[in-house]
Amino acid sequence: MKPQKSSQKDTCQQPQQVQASKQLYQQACNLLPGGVNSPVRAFGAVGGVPRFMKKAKGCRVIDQDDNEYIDYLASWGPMILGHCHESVSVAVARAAQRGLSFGTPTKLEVRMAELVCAAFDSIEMVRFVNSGTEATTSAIRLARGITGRDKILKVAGGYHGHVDALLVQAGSGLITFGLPSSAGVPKSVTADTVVIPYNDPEAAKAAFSQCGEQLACLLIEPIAGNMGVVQPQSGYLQTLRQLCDKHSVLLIFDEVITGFRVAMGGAQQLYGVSADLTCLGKIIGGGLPVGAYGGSRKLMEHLAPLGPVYQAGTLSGNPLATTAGIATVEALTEPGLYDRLEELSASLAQGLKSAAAQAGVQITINRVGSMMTVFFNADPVMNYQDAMRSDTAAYAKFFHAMLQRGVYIPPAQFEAMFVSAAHQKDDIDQTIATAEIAFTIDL
Ligand code: KE4
Repeated sequence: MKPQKSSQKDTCQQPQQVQASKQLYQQACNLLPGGVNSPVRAFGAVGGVPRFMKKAKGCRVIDQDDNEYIDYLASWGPMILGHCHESVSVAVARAAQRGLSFGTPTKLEVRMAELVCAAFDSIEMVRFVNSGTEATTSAIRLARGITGRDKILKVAGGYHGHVDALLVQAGSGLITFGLPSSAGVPKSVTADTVVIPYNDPEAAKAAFSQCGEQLACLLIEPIAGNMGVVQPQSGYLQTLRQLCDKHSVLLIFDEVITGFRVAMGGAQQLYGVSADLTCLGKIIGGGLPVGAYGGSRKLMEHLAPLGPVYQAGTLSGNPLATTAGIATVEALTEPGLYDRLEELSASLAQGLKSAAAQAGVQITINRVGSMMTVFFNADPVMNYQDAMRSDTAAYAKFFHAMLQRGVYIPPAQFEAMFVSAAHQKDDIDQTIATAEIAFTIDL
């Protein structure tokens, strides 16, 4: 059905000037596969010219053609405070004057570890790495080393970084054995990966009764972010916890997105379910490369140099990255910050819903705190299969209609958009007014 006209005045009378981005993209494509250092940045899901950003401040980013955008990408999650937050920028600049990397322990790592352990009741010890991928890779190895078991259980639509064992296709059936979804991953590596649908307690029970005693771990995003945002159904996480306890399987929560995002203590604090191991990233680096995994002392002491599970990293715990993480997490303790994020995010979601309804466009918005996804889907989205029924072409049109009018949402339907503490009511109102037009644009 053709979207209905909007009462908002459309100030975008001609396409944005993107000459500089276009030129840079051509140069980049000669030097970098796809012109990017991470595939999703290439706009493959939405088409068009990827915008090359040159600077950012608060909730706004500016591209090489000086187009300004209200930013809801937040660098895929890390920038919860917004860009160039004063205390983070000053701390990193000062740290840089003291040296970039020593390859030795520093007090910064001790401070960062204190902050992580204080935020997560389930974490008594933590190991810092350089990305979310490193965190999940290491957590799986640790789980296998501790249990002596090889199989791992994941959910369809869960993304945990480019980990060989986790780059598996999700079958449409109740339980499928992982087939590689990337070239270069041997079948032998994914043969031990078992995949079940998200939010399906019966499928989980079936998997555990079928191979529970062979499972080292269940690795899951407690709130899915990589099929778009999908909340756990009531009782689902508790069921997984009980199944893991019954079969002595380690429950690993991948809180790379949700950690410090939906609450200081992530989804575990929100839903009251503790993981055995927790993977973190994004926000704990404040925009610099940091990942982490943690758990009880008993589990973590299996790690080298104390125990037999090896994991290492030249720049792990890097002074600048930990400085950015410390400043970010300390800033998140500001009283009322999460309440403000909730208020702004709820207002944005409500406004987007109304804008779509006004235009006669059917969407579903899934939101937990300041992470949300606008699905171009008339029905509820409760798992990967539901999400896959969304109209990705309609999302792409909406994306470009918003981009052209100065609002940057994720360039792919199956991602999360983020509100930061730097967004103000005016930015939310401007975004909603833009969406009232964008929903009517049939590009
Ligand atoms: P990194 O290795 O990209 O730091 O983290 C991997 C990862 C692990 N776990 C979860 C839940 C994640 O969402 C991610 C990475 N997220 C994607 C966006 N969905 C990063 C963007 C990108 O790949 O460029």
